[in-house]
Amino acid sequence: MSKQYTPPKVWVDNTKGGNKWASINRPVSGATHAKPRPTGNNPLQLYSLGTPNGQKVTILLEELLALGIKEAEYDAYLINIGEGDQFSSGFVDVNPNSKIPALVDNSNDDEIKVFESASILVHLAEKFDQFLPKQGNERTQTFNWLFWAQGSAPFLGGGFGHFYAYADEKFEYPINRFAMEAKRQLDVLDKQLAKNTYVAGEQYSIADMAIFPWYGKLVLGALYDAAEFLQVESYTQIMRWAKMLEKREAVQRGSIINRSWGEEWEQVPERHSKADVDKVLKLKPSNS
Ligand SMILES: N[C@@H](CCC(=O)N[C@@H](CS)C(=O)NCC(=O)O)C(=O)O
Repeated sequence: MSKQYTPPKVWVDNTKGGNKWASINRPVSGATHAKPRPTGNNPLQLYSLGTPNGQKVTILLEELLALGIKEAEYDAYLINIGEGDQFSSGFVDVNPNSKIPALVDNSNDDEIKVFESASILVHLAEKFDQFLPKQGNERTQTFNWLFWAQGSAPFLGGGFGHFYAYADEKFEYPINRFAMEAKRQLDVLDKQLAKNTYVAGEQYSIADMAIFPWYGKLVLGALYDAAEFLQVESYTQIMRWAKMLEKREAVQRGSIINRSWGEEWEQVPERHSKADVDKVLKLKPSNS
């Protein structure tokens, strides 16, 4: 690295003026402004953004709806993290950690607030008894890989993705450190997928839905534009699995909800009914 830094005795926040991502960081938690959260008529209320952590949940909701489960109908509101919506009082009331996604389950008399994407996946999978085996080894394997994703992806996103794609200045030390870890993780996943059709066994589960938006999109070249840098074609089993999952209609639908960037056919900033997604997908060119 070109610039040396000697940490002072006590850390002081001199990060102001950083890039657009750094400018949303704060060393304290809690709401910065009063703004109630919107609520629609569906049983489930989602507050999210179409990043990998948000896509996990919208993919599961679309898979549940594809099975004909009407109780999984949801309103999805856009939380623009670049503008600080995650620090509004209404959002912080659901997730004190100020990170998307967050869910309010209004199906029963008691409102249930759910945050952390994996907790939302488990809540919905158990509620509708889908995509999470009830007992036995496959349930444990599903949890193993779901928690693997939660523990590993921050090294890929906050580590590799931040320093390789988002940081204004590129430094060799952190890019080396996190490229090493990203490739190690890809190798772990590739070896697991050599044993099974899906990540946790022969059944499609919430573990696949948690892992696909990160590692699946990475090998498909849809994350950080890093396919060549990380030589992703060498992970042949992840590629097989990612290509299989990207063909699923629910995966395609879940991948564009709460998105306000990209092509016209990739943007459904808010979702209140099936039609909101249908009308956008109609714009998709047949070769995309
Ligand atoms: N462990 C959390 C991570 C969620 C997360 O990192 N969300 C990011 C977007 S992908 C976010 O909301 N960032 C806003 C911020 O850091 O202020 C989960 O899985 O739900």
